[in-house]
Amino acid sequence: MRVSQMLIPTLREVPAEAEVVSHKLLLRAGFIRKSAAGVYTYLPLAWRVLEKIQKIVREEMNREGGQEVLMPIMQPAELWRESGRWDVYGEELIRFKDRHDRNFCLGPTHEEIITDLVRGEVNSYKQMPLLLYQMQNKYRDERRPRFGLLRGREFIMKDLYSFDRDEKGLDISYKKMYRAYSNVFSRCGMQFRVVEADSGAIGGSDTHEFMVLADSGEAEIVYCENDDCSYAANVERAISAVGEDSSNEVPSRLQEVHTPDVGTIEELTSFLDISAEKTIKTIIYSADDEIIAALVRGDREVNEVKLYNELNCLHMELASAEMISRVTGGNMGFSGPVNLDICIIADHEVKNITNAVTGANRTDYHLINVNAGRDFEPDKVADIRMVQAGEACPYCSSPMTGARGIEVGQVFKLGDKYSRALEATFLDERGKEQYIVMGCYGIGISRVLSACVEQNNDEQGIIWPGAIAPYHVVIVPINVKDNDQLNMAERVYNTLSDNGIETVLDDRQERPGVKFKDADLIGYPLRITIGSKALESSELEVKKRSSGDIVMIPEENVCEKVKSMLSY
Ligand code: 9G3
Repeated sequence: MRVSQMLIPTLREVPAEAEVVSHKLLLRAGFIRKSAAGVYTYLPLAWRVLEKIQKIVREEMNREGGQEVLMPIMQPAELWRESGRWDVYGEELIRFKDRHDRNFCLGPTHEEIITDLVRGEVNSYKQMPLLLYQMQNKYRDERRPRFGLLRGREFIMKDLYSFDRDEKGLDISYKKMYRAYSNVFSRCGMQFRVVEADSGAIGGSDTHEFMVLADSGEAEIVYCENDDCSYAANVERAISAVGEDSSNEVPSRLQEVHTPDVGTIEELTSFLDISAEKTIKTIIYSADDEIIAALVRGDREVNEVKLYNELNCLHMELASAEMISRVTGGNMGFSGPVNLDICIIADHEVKNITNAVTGANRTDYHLINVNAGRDFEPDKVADIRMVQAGEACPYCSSPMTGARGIEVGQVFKLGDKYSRALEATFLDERGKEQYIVMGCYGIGISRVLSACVEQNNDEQGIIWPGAIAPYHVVIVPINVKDNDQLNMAERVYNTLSDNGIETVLDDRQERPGVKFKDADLIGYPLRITIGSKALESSELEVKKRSSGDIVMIPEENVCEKVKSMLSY
């Protein structure tokens, strides 16, 4: 292709709304343009990358026995009513009516659709395992779409659904997908980590997320530094070793102290000159129609995902200031577990604190020398704290590292959650009716494109890994008015193209510097420059974008040399 005929609208500046590097670069390098908030057009270079990512994904899904289908975006509400999810999701689910006034939604995911398909076609154990997948646009009306393709309202997802006769079969399907995902992200040239994750609203047991490590990632993970251990988890679910009670203090007499305006842990620790580890943070929540108190050590945060799972409630939110005063007798910041007659759920670490300090349930007063078991008895002791980097790995006690990640893939064991709701059953060998056992597995195709840019860029622009680069080589003739240079450029362009090397020829009437800047910004893996020197020596200057290395190669070796430099 000749650049003078291509739509690659590069920019020098980007709109301020672009906060993360991948969003800035994809706009500047002419890969995407916004059509609406969180809704994008993929321009030609982006579409070439997406097609390569999809090709890699297809190969790995097919290798594991996946069969590709294409499901509708337009989903009838009836199926979502059968699964019980029509009323669970709020504004995020884009709903509309057809001309006959029937309710539909734009598919944010396809469990209902695929289970409805399978319940009509699968009725014997002989038909399983069955792995069906698609590459399809998904619609989720994010309140705050941001970061370009990383959190859009319309995005491309590969979603595969596995159907097995029992849990053993599901384990096998799950392992197949786990392996396939590792291959996909490795082949896309990305550094990733697999982390244990929370199965959230869709329930089910096991679930793992594939995280591309990037500081702009919205997910927080912790992982064990001990390579033999390999524990890694999304902080929503991560656990850590519970330390023993280090102090060998004896429990002292409970006392109330006047702490005027001391309403935060920070103020409390400096006012009483104690460490946060000696305090008990008491947070009041309303869970459905009950008020509960969650206790964690003062230097920790409540992990609301873990708390929500422990409470097994539908709706949970922080109690209002008015509710706190009414229930505890003191203002927010002065709550504590002593003489508090609501359900108290305490993190494991709380019972290890001897002579703790906590709110007195009286404004401007705290209690010192509080000891669990003597001064209060939690109704439940559970793991409800947010794990922090540096804490000990729960398996090998090595310190854990914190990182931010972009979730590019997730694998879930669904069990019979949807097959039971939609009565998707089969007859086993004994003719007994059983529920099909399902798994679901997603890869954010358009998100992979952005995540790859987040991990592969520098000041000059994008650095595409060879496997998914929009083109492999850009040829830059220094002076397109010089016929000899242009002829040589065309000759090299044809040689490379005829050998399956995807090449563009930058034949624009632009200064070389502009062409060099664009080549670096767009991120072609290789740039071949042809100027007067090349004509004399018939040697080509080849620059490798990832390392910046420049080598001179004789024109007749250009194909194998380029192939070896691209090897991926
Ligand atoms: C909705 C809306 C948003 C959603 C969902 C449903 C996330 C929803 C979870 C999944 C689970 C897996 C198959 C591929 C892999 C992920 N956001 N999820 O179910 F109605 Cl508005 O999508 N689905």
